[in-house]
Amino acid sequence: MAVDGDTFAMLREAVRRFVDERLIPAERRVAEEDRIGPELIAEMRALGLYGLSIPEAWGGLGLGMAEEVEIAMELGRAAPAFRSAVGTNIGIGSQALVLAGTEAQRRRWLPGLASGEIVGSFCLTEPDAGSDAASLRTRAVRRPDGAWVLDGTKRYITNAPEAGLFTVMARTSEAPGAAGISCFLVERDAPGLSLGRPDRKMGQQGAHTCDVILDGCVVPADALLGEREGEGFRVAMRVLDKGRLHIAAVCVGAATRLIDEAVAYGRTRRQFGRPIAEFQLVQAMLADSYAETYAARTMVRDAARRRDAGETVTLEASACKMFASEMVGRVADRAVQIHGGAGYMAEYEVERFFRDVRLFRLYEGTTQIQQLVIARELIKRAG
Ligand code: COS
Repeated sequence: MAVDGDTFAMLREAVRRFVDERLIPAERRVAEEDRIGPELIAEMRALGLYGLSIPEAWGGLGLGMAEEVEIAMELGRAAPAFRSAVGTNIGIGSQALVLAGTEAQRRRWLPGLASGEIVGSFCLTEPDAGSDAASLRTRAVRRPDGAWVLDGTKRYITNAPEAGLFTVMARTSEAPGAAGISCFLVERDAPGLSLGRPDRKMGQQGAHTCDVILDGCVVPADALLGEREGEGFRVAMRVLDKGRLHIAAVCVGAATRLIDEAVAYGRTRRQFGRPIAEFQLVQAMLADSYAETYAARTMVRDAARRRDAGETVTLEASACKMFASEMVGRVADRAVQIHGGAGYMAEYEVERFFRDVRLFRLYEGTTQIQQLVIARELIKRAG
């Protein structure tokens, strides 16, 4: 554990209250306006949410993974847009720096990311490189004066419209696949960097993605993460190992909320002279949802503890992400089913959650990529 038990208990309680009293009541407005108001962003900053996983030396709370997943489960009970606002700074937008940045790079960027003054984003995906991330085509060429020139387009980049720092994977050599990929820290005002229009999405309104276009984008020599070429892909994969565990925890939180909504509706909605929660076919849906959520929560806690103990959790993180994201899809579907026709109506929360949670099976690696990673790791371990 990275902070003492009492401090963590207080933080968790504060986040739980914040979710219940501030975030859940604001969900509908955020979805309608497709934006989180500045007052809520300020409160999230004050709570330290942006810096959960950033070491204390750089201004974060320095939580271990076991603690981080507990907070992610709390945040997951509210509309996913809120978690997304802080999610890149906690995960993919800061962890490359934490894992592989030089001392000077960490000192320069991590305090701003920890406070939320700077929003970080992670630029791996491209129009023609999604699941096959190692096929990315963005190039970085070193100029004689040491500066780098980046060219390429990054797609569906979470929080790019708000970001001040972009962690960009780009090819620095002719070496094929992963070996030729390096990682760069690119500032929002780097010449040659521009943003596409915000994407229109199925759900998660209030969370934003867009293209990041690098057109002769010039960055200084020290923008190369860790000062080493060819390390970018491996760093990105390590960042994703952690990110996948975090997303699995968010899925557990969302499933908890969906069960609460389904139970509450089932207790008040009456048919055939009784609350529908008394009918065994409805009860079966609640029971399956609870058991699957409990299984996912237990998996996430186990994998997080292993990571804190220094184990490589590539396999476990993918197993958690796969199981929890598929699980919350089933739970959301049952929650809609229990609501009947009302579940299809926008005035009930489950309709929005049903759309919101669909993304969890896609980003930070589709279910099919998690299957591939799990099987590969199993075979590797056996060998
Ligand atoms: N941790 C550390 N290193 C890793 C790693 C991990 N989890 N996974 C792979 N690597 C390393 C490998 O060890 C290999 O290194 P060497 O060249 O030194 O042997 C290198 O990275 C290439 O790995 P691999 O050969 O497995 O790469 P592949 O191209 O076959 O594909 C997958 C790897 C499919 C797993 C990867 O492309 C992937 O995760 N795709 C999904 C991308 C994704 O999640 N995108 C979401 C958008 S970002 S939010």
